[in-house]
Amino acid sequence: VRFYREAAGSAPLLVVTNREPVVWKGEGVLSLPPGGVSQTIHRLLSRTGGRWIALRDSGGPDGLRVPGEEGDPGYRLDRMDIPPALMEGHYAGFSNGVLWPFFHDEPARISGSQDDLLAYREVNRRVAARVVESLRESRPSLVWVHDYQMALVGREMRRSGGSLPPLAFFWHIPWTAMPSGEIPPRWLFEIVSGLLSYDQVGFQTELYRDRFLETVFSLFGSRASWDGETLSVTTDGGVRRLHPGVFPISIDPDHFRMMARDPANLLRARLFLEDLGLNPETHPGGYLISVDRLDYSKGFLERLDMLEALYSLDPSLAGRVSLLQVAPSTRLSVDAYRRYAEAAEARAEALNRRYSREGWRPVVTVSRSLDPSLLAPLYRLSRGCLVTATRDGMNLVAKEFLASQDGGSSPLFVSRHTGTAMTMEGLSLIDPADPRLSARIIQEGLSMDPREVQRKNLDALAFLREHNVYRWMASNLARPLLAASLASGALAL
Ligand code: ADQ
Repeated sequence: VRFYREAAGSAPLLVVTNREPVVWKGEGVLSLPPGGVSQTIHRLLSRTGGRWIALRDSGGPDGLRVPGEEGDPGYRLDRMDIPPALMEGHYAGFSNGVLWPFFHDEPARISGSQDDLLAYREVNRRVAARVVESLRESRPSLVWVHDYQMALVGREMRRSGGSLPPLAFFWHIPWTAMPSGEIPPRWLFEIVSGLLSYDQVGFQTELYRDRFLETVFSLFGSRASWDGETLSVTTDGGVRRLHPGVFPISIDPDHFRMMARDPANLLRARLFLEDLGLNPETHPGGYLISVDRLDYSKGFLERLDMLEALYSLDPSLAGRVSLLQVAPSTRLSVDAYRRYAEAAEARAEALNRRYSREGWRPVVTVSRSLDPSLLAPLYRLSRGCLVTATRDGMNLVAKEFLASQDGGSSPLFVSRHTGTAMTMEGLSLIDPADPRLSARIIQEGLSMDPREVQRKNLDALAFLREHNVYRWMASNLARPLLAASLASGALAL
């Protein structure tokens, strides 16, 4: 907050996301949905003031004043209504039927039409028009747009003419190395040229940023150049200059540490585990925990293959160590997600049929979101954490687990295909493409000297405390805010 106030003065920030940061519960009551990032940005805006524009998810008025705490100004939330058919093409169609599988290297799951692209374009156009309209009421220091559902907002804003504040964008998901032929090349061209309209495009890792640059060079050839800081591209609309940056996202580790050691939270977690038949006192083998939306990119089938491989590698673990999956369903309007959810459920049932014993089940699935104040002690009381994503921009669950362990002796096993594995050292890496090798790594990790695991966990926690989400936010905003201060004359070099 201090960094932002010093850099931006009183000019507020304007944030654009597909989803709203709060849920309308009726009668003016708002609640925060789970998901660390939007809550962090929400806290910043609550304290600095500002504006947030998002597509409406729940009832209530079109414009909301989201209150801040104890004298903080709070911020204004503009909630846009999109007609259902248009939303279907934008969200289920192009965003999650085309872009998500394409960028997560899942070509067989791509399904979308030209009409879906038109819907996506139209929703991005409407959002851009709302942002431009809001600039007439108050001019923010910068506009910060998020994620693959909103790639074209910057382009549409520029098309409206007029002078604009700096436009920053953050791409939360991986950038693919897949040949562009997996989707019509002009679709990819449209997304990439859309991104070139921003002044800064942030990626989670160097690998994704470098792949983005390779894609730009493959599309624009000698019309593109890169000096290590600035990418310049000659397009039909003139020369675009932007900064493609690397900003690995993170969490607030102290928040998770505190929640995980809170006695009331721990008690609640123990009761919760008791109800599931996983009470650590009566089931001393304990449980491995996985927490993710039921998404094919999170590797549910691969995880269950690993568990089966683990039981065949060490039969003494069958009957002792369970898997607790906290896995709310997601994006059920997309066919690929419905089919995947059914397949994951059938696979878990098959494992349970094969390995269950009196009073013990190998796989326990909780199909809903849990509050972070319950998740944190569940991470802490677990025997270990399994992150099995086949592709993941970052993966915050791994970081939440490490923070909640707070130097405990339960190991994290994290897929090498996550941004977390690419940007943190000293983690135990598994590979969902090789369940047997992964099972061996898990078995070794579970029998490691607890002091050794503790040391690894403490090293990881020290790293997270330094590379926390506030640092992520500040590093993201530093450059565009500097540009804004220079442009407004507030800062002279
Ligand atoms: P996601 O794909 O949603 O995010 P992730 O990074 O793991 O993946 O973040 C999920 C968040 O939701 C975590 O804070 C987690 O605690 C919470 N969550 C997940 N399942 C939950 C459950 N059952 N109950 C309660 N909370 C739950 C996208 C990208 C990631 C990237 C993030 C942030 O796909 O790669 O790390 O954005 O940039």
